[in-house]
Amino acid sequence: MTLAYRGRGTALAVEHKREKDLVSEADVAVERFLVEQIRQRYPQHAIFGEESGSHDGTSTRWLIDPIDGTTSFVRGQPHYSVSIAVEQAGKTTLAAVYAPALGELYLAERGRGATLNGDPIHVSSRHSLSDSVLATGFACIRRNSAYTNVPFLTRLLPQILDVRRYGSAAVDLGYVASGRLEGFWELDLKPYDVAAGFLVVEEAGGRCSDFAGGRQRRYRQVLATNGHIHDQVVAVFADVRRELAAQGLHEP
Ligand code: 2AM
Ligand code: CA
Repeated sequence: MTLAYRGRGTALAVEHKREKDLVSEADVAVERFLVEQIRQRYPQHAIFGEESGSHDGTSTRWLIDPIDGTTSFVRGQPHYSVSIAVEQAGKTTLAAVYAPALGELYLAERGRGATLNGDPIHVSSRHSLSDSVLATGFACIRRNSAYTNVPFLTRLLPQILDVRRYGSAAVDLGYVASGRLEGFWELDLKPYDVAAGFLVVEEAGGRCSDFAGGRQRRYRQVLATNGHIHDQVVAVFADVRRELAAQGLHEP
């Protein structure tokens, strides 16, 4: 479905939801399709979608991002995905991240591991920051934003091998889970961007936290790694967080 829309390229109708926040016809159509399918099979479940908000239901909740990486999608770039998580009693139990243009489907079930196109996946075994490649993103940056990712990038970049910016948090998390990246970090994401990817990473042996290594703010401050480099990144970020706090900036 997303590939069919992608074939229409620049003919797609694209709107700006908020500053820098794109939504195409395809986002709306894919979400409508997913909500209908879930509603038919599980009429009692709650659904929280990026484009349509909350649909009421019981203690089982679906978090859906019809197209994560809309900017890449509307520019004909392959790093976008459909991200679906199922949450029971507040915990993600099932996750799917499908990247059609990459031909990749990541799946995870709590306690039962993660797979890529059916094959089990595991995070990378690299332990040193100097060997590590991490992805990031800049969804946090608006014209007036004061607390941004830039100082974190500036401080981390000299210590790692390189950085990537693919544009879909869900795909970035799939890359951490499959060992292609040692980590991913970003500020100010939403639960539907990362809920599925978090479970994929954790079931592949990795670790997901906020910038301080805890779980409290882990949607607004996303740090996911292979686990081996996690504390080293948290230590670098601690210096930056201290300096930003000293400037009177409040963390998200
Ligand atoms: P999206 O394409 O579904 O909006 C890229 O940096 C990542 O940030 C993508 O996962 C993208 O998801 C997300 N993103 C972009 N703008 C955002 C916003 N305003 N709020 C939260 N997440 C955003
Ligand atoms: Ca998203």
